[in-house]
Amino acid sequence: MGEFFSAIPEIKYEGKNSTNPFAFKYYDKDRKIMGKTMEEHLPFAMAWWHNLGANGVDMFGQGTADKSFGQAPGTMEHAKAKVDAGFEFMKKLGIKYFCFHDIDLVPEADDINETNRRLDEISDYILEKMKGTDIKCLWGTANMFGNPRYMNGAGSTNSADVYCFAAAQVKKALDITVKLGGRGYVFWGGREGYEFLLNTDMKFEQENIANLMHMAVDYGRSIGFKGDFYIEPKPKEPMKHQYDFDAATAIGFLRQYGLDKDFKMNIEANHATLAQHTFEHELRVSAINGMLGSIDANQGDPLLGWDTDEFPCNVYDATLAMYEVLKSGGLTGGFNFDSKNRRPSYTYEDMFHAFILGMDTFALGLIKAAELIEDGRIDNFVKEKYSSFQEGIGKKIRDKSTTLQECSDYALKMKKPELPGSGRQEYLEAVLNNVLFK
Ligand code: XUL
Ligand code: CO
Repeated sequence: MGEFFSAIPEIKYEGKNSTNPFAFKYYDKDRKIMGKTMEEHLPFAMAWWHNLGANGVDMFGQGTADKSFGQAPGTMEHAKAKVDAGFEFMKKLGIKYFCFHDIDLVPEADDINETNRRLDEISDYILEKMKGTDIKCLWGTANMFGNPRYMNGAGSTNSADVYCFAAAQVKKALDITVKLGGRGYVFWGGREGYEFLLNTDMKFEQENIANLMHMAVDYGRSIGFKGDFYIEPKPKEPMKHQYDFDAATAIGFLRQYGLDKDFKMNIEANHATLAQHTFEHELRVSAINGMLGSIDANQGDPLLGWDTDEFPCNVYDATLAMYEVLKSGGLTGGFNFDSKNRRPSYTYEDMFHAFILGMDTFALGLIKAAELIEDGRIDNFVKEKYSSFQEGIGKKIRDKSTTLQECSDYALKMKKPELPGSGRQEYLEAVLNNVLFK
């Protein structure tokens, strides 16, 4: 198989003064930041579906990008050409991981036995491609939202037959993930939710989803899967209400059903904003619950209320996100670009521009987040803000060695507390700008 991207060179770091469009300006993989290389901090991944599949088709028009890679779509030749193109692409960018849904890899057949045979064939082909490279699988998943059988969800469906079909897809996707050495396995509950409450048994549906996840954990562990399972929260789209609304909701669900030891969060920036949260909020909620696993790196459009999956360019947001990641001790998963080119950016060159943009944005975010931590003004402020809990009655509260009576006696003796110290938000925002633009 010949080169697909022969017009594009290997992408190297050239520094911020370079104007070469095919060079990194900030992502210098060997540069050490807080004791680790940039490459160790940022395990970037390519999303098979967007990069090798999405051709710009939308509700109003056909695709604009040619992702046939010289073969007829819907054939195994095309599936293999995508593997070839994907590996060439990842090698040129120095991307070490990929993520996939089962039917991103092969066209789905009418009979699941044939789909599974195709998955065996393509995963053999991918394994062969992986040899002699350091490219690995970040995570796999099953597409349980596209086919009409999943109109009422997969785990949440009203049909036991469809439920079993979902189980069969999860089982096979786990087999392939393990075969390719995947670090994780994702459940994004695309249609695990409801449109109309009066025709929905919410408790029944949530119990069934949890059961499917338990069966997946049992099976995964039985075939030697040691990685994390992930829930990827998203509040809506395609369903009006999805059960994994946001990180707090998903974590509560995992705890309720005893799944919290095996699952972590895969946080997607655009899903956070759809839930009316910031990206960093979702990362913080996951981290403080010990459940920050992996990230789907993208960004939404503040003017649009749906999941636009744009390549991240917002350095301010990336800095705040990387601040959370660094504070949490780093990811066990990685940074999957669940992002796609805009429809008019339809050329092969644009695929590279998009990844260079995304990788440089997170590299800058990492550099600036580390500078914020090293600067210390924010940390010092937060430490000082809560300092009344370091001694006296405050310490007793933290140590859980006081009572409501004692706190009350303390208050009555005081007569009236002083106001808490200023939150200093504007000062801290200025510190952030100072560090960002120094
Ligand atoms: C959809 C989405 C998915 C998951 C994997 O919004 O993010 O692509 O990442 O199913
Ligand atoms: Co995603």
